Amino acid sequence: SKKAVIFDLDGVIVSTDEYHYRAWKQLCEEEGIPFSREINERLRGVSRMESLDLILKGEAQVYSPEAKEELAARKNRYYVQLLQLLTPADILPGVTALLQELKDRGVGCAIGSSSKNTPFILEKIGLGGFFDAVADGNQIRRSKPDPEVFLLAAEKLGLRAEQCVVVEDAEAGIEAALAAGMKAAAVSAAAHYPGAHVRGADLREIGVGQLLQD
Ligand code: B16
Ligand code: MG
Repeated sequence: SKKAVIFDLDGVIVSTDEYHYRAWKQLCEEEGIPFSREINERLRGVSRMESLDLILKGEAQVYSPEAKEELAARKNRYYVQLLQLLTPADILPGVTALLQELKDRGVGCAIGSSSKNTPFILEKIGLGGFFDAVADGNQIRRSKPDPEVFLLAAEKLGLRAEQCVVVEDAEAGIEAALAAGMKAAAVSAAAHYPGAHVRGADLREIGVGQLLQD
C-alpha cells in the first residue's frame, strides 16, 4: 500500500478559492478587465502569473512584463489581506480527521501546492505539525500540470513516485499527479475528472483504505 499522501493545499485542505476570486475580482474591476466565476474556476492549481495570463487572454491591450508584475503583486496584496481572516475554521470537512488517522498509522503526509503563500496559510490554519514535507510554489519552476511539485514532495519524503498518492481539487493537479506516476484522488471541482483513481465530493467521502490501496 501507499507510504504517503501528498495533499494539494488550496481547495483540498483549506477553502481559499473564494479569497482568490475576490482578490482577482478587485484587481480586474480597477483595471476594467472582464472577470467571472467561470474564469476563476480555470485558475485552480495554476500559478499566479499563469493565472494572470489566462485572465488577460483576449484583452486587446498588450501588457509589458513590468506591468504584469505589478498586476500580479497587487492581486497578491489583496489576497494576503484576505488571508489574514483565515482560521482553523476554514479547514475543509474531513481533513483533520484524515490527517490524524494517517499520523496514527504512521503514513507520511506532505503538501504539494502551487501557492507561494503556502507557509503563511499553514501557519494561519495551524496544521503545519501534520506534514513531514512541504513542496510549494516558492520551490518550483514549472507549475501544475507539470509534475515538478509532487516529485519534489516525494523526494523530500524520501519516497518513490509510485509509493505516493496525491489528493487534488484541480484538473491540472490530477494531470500533474498522473504525469508524476502517482495515484490520484480527486475531490471537489475535480471529482468528475475521469483520469483520477479515487473520487469524492470532499475528504469525508474518501476512506483511508481506498486512498492507500496500491
Ligand atoms: P499564490 P494549490 C494554487 O494553489 C491555487 O489553486 C491557484 O488558484 C493559485 O493561483 C496558485 O495556488 C498560486 O497561488 O498566488 O498564492 O502563489 O491549489 O496548488 O494549493
Ligand atoms: Mg487546489
